[in-house]
Amino acid sequence: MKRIFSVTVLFFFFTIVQAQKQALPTRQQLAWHDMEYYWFIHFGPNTFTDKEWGHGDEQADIFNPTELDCRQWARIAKQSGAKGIIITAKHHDGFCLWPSQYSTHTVKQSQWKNGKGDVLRDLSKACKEYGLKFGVYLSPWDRNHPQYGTPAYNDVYVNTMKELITHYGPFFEFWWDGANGEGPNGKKQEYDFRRFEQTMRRFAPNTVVFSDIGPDIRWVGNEKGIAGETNWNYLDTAGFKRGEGAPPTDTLNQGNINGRNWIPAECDVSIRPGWFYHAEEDDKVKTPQQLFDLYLKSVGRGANLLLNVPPDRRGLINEKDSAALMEFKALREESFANNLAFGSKAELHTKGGIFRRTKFTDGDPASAETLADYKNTSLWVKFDSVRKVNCVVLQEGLTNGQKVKSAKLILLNGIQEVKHIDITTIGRKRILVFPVQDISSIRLLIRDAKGAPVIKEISAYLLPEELTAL
Ligand code: FUL
Repeated sequence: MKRIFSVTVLFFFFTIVQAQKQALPTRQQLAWHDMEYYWFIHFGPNTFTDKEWGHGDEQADIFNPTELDCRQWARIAKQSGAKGIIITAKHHDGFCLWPSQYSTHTVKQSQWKNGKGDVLRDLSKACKEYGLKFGVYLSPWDRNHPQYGTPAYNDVYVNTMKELITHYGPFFEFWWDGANGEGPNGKKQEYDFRRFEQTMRRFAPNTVVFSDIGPDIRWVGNEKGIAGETNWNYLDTAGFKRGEGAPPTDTLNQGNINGRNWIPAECDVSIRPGWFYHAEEDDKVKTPQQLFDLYLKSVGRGANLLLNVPPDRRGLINEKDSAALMEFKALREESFANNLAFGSKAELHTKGGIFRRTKFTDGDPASAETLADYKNTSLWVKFDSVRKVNCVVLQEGLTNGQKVKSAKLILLNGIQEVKHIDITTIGRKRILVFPVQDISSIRLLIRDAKGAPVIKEISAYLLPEELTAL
């Protein structure tokens, strides 16, 4: 009996300790969450050879942009509302866009600017000038480096990381691609990711590191830019590897409800079919409406959108892409300019009574409502007249973890329910789009949660109808 008692006590103790160990975002991850949308830039020899995966035996001279202007990239990125740029400093072909001392296949060996050019220097300066954050993609897979496929290559990779951090940092994000193929000697590399991670933590502790399984940011499991409707920022990584040994794509897409690590999803997708520029894809640039739809399916599901915009052979963002991007920005502005919930009457309905509140309708991300007794609480937003609404945005505070497991949004006209939407996670931002409804109030019920949910904001909009049809 005594034994059963102590086993039970131990079990409860263990459960409490486990529950308390819920992963939390770091300061750097919270700042990353708030970036929402930023650019990817794929640029290098592939731009000039029309390939997606260079073989690494391309002549360095092939890299010769005629009008390269990183300020033009940064200007357009900024005008499109992006918060930063991550560039392929080195793709799988091994070509370095800066004069690395650890490679003989770099801009220095090319005829571009007589070997004196440096794309990373130009872009890091341009990002500073335009107030953008800067990040790099450094492909571990290298089809050019003679030491690839031997233990010595891990030293090369570590040294290259340090070189980048020292000369072009600080970076907001560092990208480790999961691809791992053969190098020039026909061998694959055993990447020493433990060492790579130690290097990042030691030399760039404020940089978030991306790969299939983090450590800080995870791949969303597809290259279409689409996060799961259920999207947890938690992920279990034990037993998994980057690349082929990664968790199933569904897991990457949705996270793990009880995952032990905070590793939110990033949605990488290209504005064109390919990652690199190809002239024959000039008429396949995604439309502003398609980009808006991607925004809903990435940022609107609590992930970040990493949109690839590849410069052309001139070294400029092509006119077709910039036109689509400007219109994409205009659509977002037009859609979210008029928050109908802002300043509306807001109430908390609890067992103890009805209380007037402003925290979740004040448009201030710093103020939030913590729902300790969420099962007996509902949040109401009441308009002063009947309004047309086809979009509701919910935002959860994440500092103490992601809590909401399931919720119900009820749209009412007077006391009449006109529609309800059942959802699972909310996360940083959940954008719900539906056919236009005439409503006078919105009610949010949290049905199940991992702890007291923190609701930052409920907002309501009338989006242009063409955007809700996709
Ligand atoms: C993949 C790479 O193989 C593609 O070329 C591209 O860089 C994409 C973002 O990641 O793994």
